[in-house]
Amino acid sequence: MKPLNLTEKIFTNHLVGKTELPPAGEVITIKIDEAFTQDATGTMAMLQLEAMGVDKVKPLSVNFVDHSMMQSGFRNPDDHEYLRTVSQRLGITFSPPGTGICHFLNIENFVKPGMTGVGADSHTVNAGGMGALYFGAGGYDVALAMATGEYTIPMPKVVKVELTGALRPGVMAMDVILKMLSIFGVKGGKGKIFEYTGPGAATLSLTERATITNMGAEMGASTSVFPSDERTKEYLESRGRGADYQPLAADAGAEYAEQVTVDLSALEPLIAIYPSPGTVETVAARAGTKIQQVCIGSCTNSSFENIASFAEYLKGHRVAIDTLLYPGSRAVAIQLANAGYMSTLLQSGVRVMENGCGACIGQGGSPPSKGVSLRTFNRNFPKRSGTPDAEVHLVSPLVAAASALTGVITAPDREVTINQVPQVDDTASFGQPLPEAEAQKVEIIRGPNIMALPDFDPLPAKLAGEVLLKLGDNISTDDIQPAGKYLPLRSNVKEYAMQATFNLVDPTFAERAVAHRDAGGHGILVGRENYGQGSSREHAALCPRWLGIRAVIVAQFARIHVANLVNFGIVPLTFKNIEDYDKVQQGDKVTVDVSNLEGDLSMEVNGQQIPLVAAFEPKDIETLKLGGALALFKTQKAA
Ligand code: MIC
Ligand code: SF4
Repeated sequence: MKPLNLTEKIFTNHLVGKTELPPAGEVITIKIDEAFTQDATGTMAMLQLEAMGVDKVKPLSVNFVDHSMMQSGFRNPDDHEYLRTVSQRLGITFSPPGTGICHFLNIENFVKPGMTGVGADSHTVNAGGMGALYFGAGGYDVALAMATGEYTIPMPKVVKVELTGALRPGVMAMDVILKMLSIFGVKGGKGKIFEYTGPGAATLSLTERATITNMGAEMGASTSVFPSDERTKEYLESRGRGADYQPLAADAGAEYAEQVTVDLSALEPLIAIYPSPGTVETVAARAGTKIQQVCIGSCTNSSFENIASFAEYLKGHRVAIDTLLYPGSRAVAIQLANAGYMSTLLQSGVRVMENGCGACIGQGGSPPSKGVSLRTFNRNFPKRSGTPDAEVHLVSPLVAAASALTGVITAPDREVTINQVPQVDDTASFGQPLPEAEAQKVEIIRGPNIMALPDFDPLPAKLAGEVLLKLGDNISTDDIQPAGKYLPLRSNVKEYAMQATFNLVDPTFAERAVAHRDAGGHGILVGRENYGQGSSREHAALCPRWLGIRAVIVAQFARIHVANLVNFGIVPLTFKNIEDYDKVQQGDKVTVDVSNLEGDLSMEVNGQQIPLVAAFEPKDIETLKLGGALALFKTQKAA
């Protein structure tokens, strides 16, 4: 039999409707072992799940609350109550606020080697550290996976990342993924799965591996995966989950589409410079730059080892600047306390915040105007921190510690040895699914923040309207649909669209779009490379659709976003010749004949015909024609 790489093995074990894997690019459907949401994507996903008429979810399903926890008013607590009760009703495990960050809790408690999963968050790929294939997706696709236990994805290419050597003191897993970003950039991972292997992989702990797979999202990768080996076993046993272990690795002689080698011994501390995780330099090159803030935590770097190393480095000293800590989970926070590190952190002047996403998604912790913030997080897109002219750079926990003590960017100059104490079990925090009979009786609580899903029209034969925005490269979903202070509006499409869609790019956008929509126009957006990078938030498609956007025409899309556009009936198209981008201006009147989505596509603008290419799959045509995925689901169910 042909030797298989690890990705092929896990996919083959989960294939639906086929016995062999298709070539890269063709869509495959896989059985999903786990599906999850977090609160900021979860309410919409749950409304869609309810609209599908689902009574009980199929795979292991979890709703985590970790993003929107400020509760300054009724909106977030309403969302949490809805998520708690809808979880009870539909057989979903519920992780209440304060338990921790979804991806971190997921590896602590739910993911097992060899599993497949889909989560309504782009960093779902974090689970790859456990030898599992997990994908980020929009809320609708996650709801569908909960309903059917299946997920469809274009078959990615598999890239072998051979790790050699071992990290030197002061160099951390964050530096490995920053090195990968320096090689591949923010779109070099598109359509790929990074499979890490080699002797260097064996030197990395499970949580170090998760730091690396986590930020595969920043390269636009479909996902990343490590083998399951003695280090995996060690982690699972330390969490009392030894029975969940199974060894998993690629066969000798397995084939890969590409290969790259990273020598861990040659790495030095790195930094991703604002405004992109892909602009990587050495910390040494930036040493001495004044900073105003340090933040540690996020789903990327909030393990016990990360925070304990940070605390050890600070021990006996005081931080020179505002320093905020967001532990990954309550279990980690308790473990830090048991090891004596909570008092070290507090005595050093660190502000210990809630276990959750916090400053990473602009829920508090904004830097001052023109401030520079050093964060152990995964994203530093413009304005995401909540301060429009602040800069965020991304670094490892040890660089964060060294810099917090000096107030300038500083490379760590001494080794730390951490005090190891047993891991903590916090499974008591979860709301477990109820027995079926009890679940049926649960009343779903919908406070005034929970709005009904909007209905959308089918696709007309011809789109005729205006280019409402012309954008450049790398437009992130944070640019399209900002989070931060707008997060409490996630369950209210109209308000979220009117207040936030593209408001950081052009504050007149929402009003212009609504006026255009109400005058019968079909809104068109134009952009360039890597449109929709970053977060999986389907609101970046849902809100524009509510504002009357019917087509987005760019050079290239990020994977999750293109699926979200289709799910909400926005036609994703790419320029056949990228030079044509210059022929279209904001305000131009455009017509696109969409009566035959299978055929050749083009747009007419300024008396010229510009050829376009479908960025959707043939399987998406029915969805687009009906105006969105929910409409298709309902039609198929009725048939
Ligand atoms: C992010 O890091 O951007 C988020 C917030 O976790 C998003 C999800 C969301 O917008 O709710 C993500 O990564 O998908
Ligand atoms: Fe939360 Fe930040 Fe991770 Fe997104 S990237 S899940 S906001 S910690």
